[in-house]
Amino acid sequence: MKHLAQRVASAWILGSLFFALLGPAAMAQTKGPKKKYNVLFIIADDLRTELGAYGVEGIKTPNIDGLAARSTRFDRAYANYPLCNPSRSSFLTGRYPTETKVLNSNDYFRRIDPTAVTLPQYFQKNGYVTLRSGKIFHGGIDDQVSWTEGGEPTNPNITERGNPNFKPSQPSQSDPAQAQAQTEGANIADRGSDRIIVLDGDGESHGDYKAATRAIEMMTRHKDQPFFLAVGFVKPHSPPTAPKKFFDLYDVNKIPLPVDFGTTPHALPGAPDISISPRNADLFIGRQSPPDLSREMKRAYWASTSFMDAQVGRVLEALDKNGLRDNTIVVFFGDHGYHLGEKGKWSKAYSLYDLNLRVPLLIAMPGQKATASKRVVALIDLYPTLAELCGLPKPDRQSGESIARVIKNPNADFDRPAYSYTVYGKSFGRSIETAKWHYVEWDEGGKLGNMLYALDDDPHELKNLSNDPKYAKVVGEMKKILSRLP
Ligand SMILES: [Ca+2]
Repeated sequence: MKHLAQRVASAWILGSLFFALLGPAAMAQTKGPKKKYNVLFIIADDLRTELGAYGVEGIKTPNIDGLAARSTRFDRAYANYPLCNPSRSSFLTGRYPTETKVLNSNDYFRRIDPTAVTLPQYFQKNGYVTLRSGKIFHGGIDDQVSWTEGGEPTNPNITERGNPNFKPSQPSQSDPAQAQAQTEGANIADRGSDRIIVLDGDGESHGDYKAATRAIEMMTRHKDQPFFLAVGFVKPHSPPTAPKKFFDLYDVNKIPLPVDFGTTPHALPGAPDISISPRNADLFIGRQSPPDLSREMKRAYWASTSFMDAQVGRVLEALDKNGLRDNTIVVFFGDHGYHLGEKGKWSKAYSLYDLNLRVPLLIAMPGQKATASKRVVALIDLYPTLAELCGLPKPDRQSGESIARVIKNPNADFDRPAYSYTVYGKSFGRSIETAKWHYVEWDEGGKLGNMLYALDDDPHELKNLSNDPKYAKVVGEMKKILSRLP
C-alpha cells in the first residue's frame, strides 16, 4: 500500500510540474471544457413526412434534403397529439398531453402547471441565451419566461378555460409569424373551391420569410455565446401559401392522389366511424374534394412546403456564414402529421392514423454523416435528448427518454411505444405505435371501436385487424401497454 501511495504522490508531483511548465493556457487546452453546442430548433407547422428526404417523389425540398444529408433521419417519429397546441405544450415540457392536460387550442400549460420548466427555459437555466422567432408555442399562448429574447405576453383571452368572453387570439403586431394572417390578405387568388394564397416575389411580405430574417439576425448577434434558437414556420399550415415561383415547380396533372382517396371524409369499411371526423377542419371545409381540386390543393400544400423549405435554407445558410455549423446541433421537425385526401380527409384534427401522427424529424450533430433510423421515437423525447447532447444535467419530470444513443447508432436498442392521444367531442382516442404494430382505442377500453394495423404489410392502414381472432393476442399485448400509460 505504501509503495502505491508513493507512486501516486510522485505521479502527482510530475503532473504538477508539467502544468507549471506549460502554464494555465495549455492546461485549458488539454483539460478545459469543450465549447458548448448551440441548438438550432426548427419547427414546421402541419408538415407530415412530405419531403424529398423521406422519399416523396416530385416534391421539391432541396434545403431540408441537404440538412438530411448530414443528419440522422427518423423514419418513425411521432407527435403525441395531432393538434398544434397540445403537441407543442407536450414536447416543450417533455410531458404527455394527458399529463400537461392541454388538450385543445386554448389552454396555456403554465396556467395548469405553474412550475413547468420548458425546454428553452431549461437551457436558459443552464447558461444559454434562448431566442424565439416565429411560432413555437401556439399562437397567442407564448411562454415569455422561456425566452431571453423574442418572448411575448400570453393573450389572457385565449387561455381562460370556459371564459364566456373568450375571443380567438388577435394576430400580434410584434411577431412576424403571428402577423402572417394580416399580410396574407394582400394577394389572394382563389384557386378552385378553397382559398389558396399566391404571394409576390420571394414572399418577403409573409411571416415565415420575416421569421427567418429575424432568426438570422438573432443568430448573428449571439454567435459568440451558447444559444438555443427556436425558429417556427407556420407553413404548410392552411391556408396554403407561397410565392408564384413555388407553384410553378409543379405540374398539377402530375400530383398524385392517395390509394384511399375519397371526396368526403369517411372511415374505410372495417374501421370505426369515429376514426375519421365527417367534417374537414382545414381544407375543403364542409365541402367535397373532387379529384381535380384535390390535385390543385395538394400542389398548393407542396408549394407551401417548398416556400417553407426556402426559409429553412436561408437560416441554414446563415449558420454556415457565421461559422456555426461545427458547434451547432440542428433539429428539424413537424408538430404533427396530416391528411391530404387519405380516407377523404383534408386536415389533422381527431385522426389517430399513422400518417396523421408521424412527423419528419432530422437531428444533425456537428460533423456527422447521413443516417436513418427505424426506431419508434416521439416528440416528447426531444427535451431529454437535447439536454444530453449538450451535456446538461438530466432534466426532471420527463416522460420521454433521450434518443441520443440512436443518433450515434441508428440501430441502438430503443424500444418504447410512442403514445398519442386525442379528444374527440366527449370521447377520446389513444394510440400506440410499436416496432411492428399500430394500435388505437376509441374511448374507455375501446368502447367506440379499436384498430390494429401491421404497418410493414399495410402502410396505408387499409385493413383493420383488431377484430380478427388471429390477432386477439396482439390486441391483448397492446391493451397491456396502454394500461401502463397515463
Ligand atoms: Ca400544427
